[in-house]
Amino acid sequence: MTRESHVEEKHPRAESIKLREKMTRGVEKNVTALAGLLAHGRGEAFDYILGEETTAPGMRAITAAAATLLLADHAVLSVNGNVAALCPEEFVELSNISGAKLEVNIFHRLPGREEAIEKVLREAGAEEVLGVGEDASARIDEIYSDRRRVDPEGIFKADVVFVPLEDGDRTEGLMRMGKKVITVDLNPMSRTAQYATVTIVDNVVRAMPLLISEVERLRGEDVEELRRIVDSYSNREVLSDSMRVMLERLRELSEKGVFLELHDR
Ligand code: PTJ
Repeated sequence: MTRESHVEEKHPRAESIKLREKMTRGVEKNVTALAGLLAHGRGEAFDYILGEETTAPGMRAITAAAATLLLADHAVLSVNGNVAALCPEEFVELSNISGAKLEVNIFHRLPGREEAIEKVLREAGAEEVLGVGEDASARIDEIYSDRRRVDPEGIFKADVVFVPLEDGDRTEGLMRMGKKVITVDLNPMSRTAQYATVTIVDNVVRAMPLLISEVERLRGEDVEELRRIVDSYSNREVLSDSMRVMLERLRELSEKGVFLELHDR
């Protein structure tokens, strides 16, 4: 056990518990909304069904997401309280290697939260953070929550927006504005997952390092190859295949038993 964690490495659910600890620390620092804990718990449940690993359809979506980011004229990574608690360093790294800007955009705009998220990003190495306070001076009428307040230099003029762990209506609004939307969502049935251009059905903590590697790998490719990846990608197919992975896993577990699988590990 360390000062940061109440769990020993040998604990069978150590990784999952450590993520929970990051989330609760996020709440204490005013970074994460209380509703973010509910969202995290929902994600955990879907991750259990997925098998807590990146799947083949998840990987296809990650490749398409990397190509989409590299082809963008003006890409923005939208940061909320959950991802700021879970993986701020990875967001800064993805921003550095892809050229996408970082913007704080939160659903629950409570006093001090945007600044707290900005602080986390700057501590993780970010040099520029859009969308904080008066900088979020543009308004997107297609969005029916506080998320409509955006930075004119960021989400407002972006052609590609990365919105992981998102509530439903913004994706729809951004798509209606003609933007491409990339998301990470463990629930393939959520409105965001269904509406987005590219949906990575995976845990954001597993998907981010893979997305960074894919951007690094594809950075050297020519534009035609990136276009080929994007044009041959079907989000509908990836969503169906992700659900099929869940279905198959539940079928297998229902036949052989969950505990047998645990003992096999
Ligand atoms: O910080 P704020 O104020 O912007 O609020 C952020 C939350 C996440 C609370 C807000 O966007 C929200 O309410 O989201 P929803 O509608 O609960 O949707 C979040 C989605 O993310 C759900 O479909 C979850 O299953 C999924 N999810 C939760 N944790 C993870 C996840 N997906 C991938 N990785 C996770 N770790």
